[in-house]
Amino acid sequence: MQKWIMFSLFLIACLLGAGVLFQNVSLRQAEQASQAAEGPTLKFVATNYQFDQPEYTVKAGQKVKVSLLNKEGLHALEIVGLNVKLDNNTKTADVTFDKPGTYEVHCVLPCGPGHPNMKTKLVVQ
Ligand SMILES: [Cu+2]
Repeated sequence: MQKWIMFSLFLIACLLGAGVLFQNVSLRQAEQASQAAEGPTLKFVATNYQFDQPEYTVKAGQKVKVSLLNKEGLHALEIVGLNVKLDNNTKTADVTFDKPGTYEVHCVLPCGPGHPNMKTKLVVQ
């Protein structure tokens, strides 16, 4: 008799586990689908005192969702010459980059000793 109870509990646990697993998978799929629908993104991840890539690339003429993530410290960025500024209050902006070229991106918030060197590049192709 007790074996049956144990077996039933085991079965229920398995079903619950499988349910959670499938729910996660479908959530992830929905997330990916919505990301694909949103179009191209340009994500700057900032730490003390650098951005996560030495160079970023976008295509000209496309609407791009630009975002700043402060992973460490507090930083703000400016894409020089394009009037794009992001900080902790305005973390994202939809930007259409019209003119191909290489633009300097730098931190515009005095964030510490490494601040003057906190620069990266954006290449619009
Ligand atoms: Cu800074």
